Amino acid sequence: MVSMESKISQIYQTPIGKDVLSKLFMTLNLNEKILNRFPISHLKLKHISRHLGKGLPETLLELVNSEQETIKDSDSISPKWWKEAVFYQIYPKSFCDFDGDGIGDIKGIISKLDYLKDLGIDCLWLSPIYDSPNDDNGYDIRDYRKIMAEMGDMDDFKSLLEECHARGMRLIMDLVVNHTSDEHEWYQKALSGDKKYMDYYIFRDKPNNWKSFFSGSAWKYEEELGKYVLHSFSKKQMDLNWENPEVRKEVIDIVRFYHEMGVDGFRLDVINLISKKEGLPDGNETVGKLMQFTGIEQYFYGPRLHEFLRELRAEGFAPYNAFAVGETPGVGIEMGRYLTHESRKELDLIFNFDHLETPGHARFDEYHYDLNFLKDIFYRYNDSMGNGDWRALFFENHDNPRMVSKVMKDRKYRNVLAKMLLGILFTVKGSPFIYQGQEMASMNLPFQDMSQIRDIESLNKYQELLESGMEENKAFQVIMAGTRDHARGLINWDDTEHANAWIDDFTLHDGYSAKAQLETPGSVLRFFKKMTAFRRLHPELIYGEMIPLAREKKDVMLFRRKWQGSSLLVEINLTDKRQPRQIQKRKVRMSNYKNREERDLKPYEFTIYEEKRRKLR
Ligand code: TEU
Repeated sequence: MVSMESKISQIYQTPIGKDVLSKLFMTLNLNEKILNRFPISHLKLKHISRHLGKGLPETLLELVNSEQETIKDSDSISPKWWKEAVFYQIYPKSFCDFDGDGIGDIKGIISKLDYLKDLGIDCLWLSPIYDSPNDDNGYDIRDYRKIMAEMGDMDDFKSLLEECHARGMRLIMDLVVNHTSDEHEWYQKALSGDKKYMDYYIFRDKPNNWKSFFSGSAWKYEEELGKYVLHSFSKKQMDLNWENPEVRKEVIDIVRFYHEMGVDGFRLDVINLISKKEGLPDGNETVGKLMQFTGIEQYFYGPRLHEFLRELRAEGFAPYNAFAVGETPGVGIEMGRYLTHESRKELDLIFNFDHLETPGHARFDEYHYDLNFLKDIFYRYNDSMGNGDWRALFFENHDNPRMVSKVMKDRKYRNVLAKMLLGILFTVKGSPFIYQGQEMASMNLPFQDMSQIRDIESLNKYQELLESGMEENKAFQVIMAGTRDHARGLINWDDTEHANAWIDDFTLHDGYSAKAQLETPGSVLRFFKKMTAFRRLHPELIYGEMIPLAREKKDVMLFRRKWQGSSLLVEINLTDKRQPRQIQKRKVRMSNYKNREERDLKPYEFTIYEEKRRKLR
């Protein structure tokens, strides 16, 4: 246990203390190495508490002391299908519109299963397809057991599932149970004053200072009841009360319903937010300013989170041997181990967001992403992984701008950079999660003005910026830097115009349609297919140890992957400038450049060399 008498270095040595202080220092763009150096390391928490703002030291101590267990690692790595799989996330609304109504649908996905199989995809993850008013594009669920009419019906979904399995692919769904739509029958009954259902949600007589992830207060006043109700996201997404065992049973019934159908598991939306601190205390204003969401420290890793996850797994997932990956914004590397180490029997994987923005930057900041930071974070993550740990590797999803656009300064490097980024996901230790379009080097979209923006988070943020006095052009530039709509553009299959689509189309005739990429030698898509096939043939890239080499050398990333007598070397140029080649006279197995230079790595070069090949007996 730590206390106000504890030194900073003692707090930093605890798993949660390391995560919280690391997150704080990354946000402030400070070098966290000073936490282990005199004089900071010897300062006691009580010496600095008055500089941290009211309540922060106590919150820090509570969080750090909440994890008293130490994780006992496993003796060896247990083989699992989800450790070997290449995952592919589909945002159905933008993926493929089969019936021509301008909205992607399930029949459209079915029509692309052979394409996905040919890419080397093992498991699909569908963003929500349940009945929804689409205030947040399906992340506001109105009926968990009904398919959104615009996307099809339950028979269509069962066909999709069957067709996936027939091709040897798996399918996981997206489960949003931190909140429901305000149009869900549970909430409608609550609004009518039904006490049972009022206790499904979080009603209070007066609001605290928590902020919504989608701008403004996280509380909405409901006239009918004369009460405030919590909504961590949009005003139409009402937080469920997980303290209520009835709610937890409803969620277990929902996952069992789909697991009985043969669904292979779920991605669990903001699942780390479900346990709110008792009494819903105000958030620390300092943390609120730093993390942009006042109150987040009161619920991002709450007191009963592990208990709720163990119950959900034991009753909803384990009986079906189903897979669970949690989306956990704000959770650090060590916290992630407590949620996913196989001894914990909670989640199989989490999405950790630490690498998505470089220190001192947030998603809506305009800046060029320095891949040296990615190397640092990926190596730190690898250092922390024991035999019983695993990790999800990703750069993109439906909530983030395209990685190629975050990194690239000059468009001439689009192809080699896209291939290099894919190469990292396929050679670093962990399971790669690819987001639709990444296989075609998709980039951010050239929206011209706010009339083309659909995302509720962006629309709310734009209004908030205007109300803060920012002029329209500047506010639009801020939205353009981080809008989630960059990832929600329509997939360009063959340059066919999309009639009356829900979002404007920008990518036609640019040579990056799936058809063009399939037909073009040396295309990103063809490289993608080669890499998934190569990874499948090389277990050292799956279960093999990952050993960083020349770790301190800036602008390059070099590591070994070795397994049962075979080993590969991966060398990456993290910049758009030439860098001295470290590896000489080794057989090249894969590269994003056909013609390489003897002495130097070309800009964004990614090359795999053979080091040792086990002699097959
Ligand atoms: O995202 C939650 C989340 O972490 C991101 O939305 C991000 O925090 C947010 O954009 C604020 O920065 C999940 C889903 O992925 C997202 O699409 C939903 O909008 C959200 O939850 C609410 O369900």
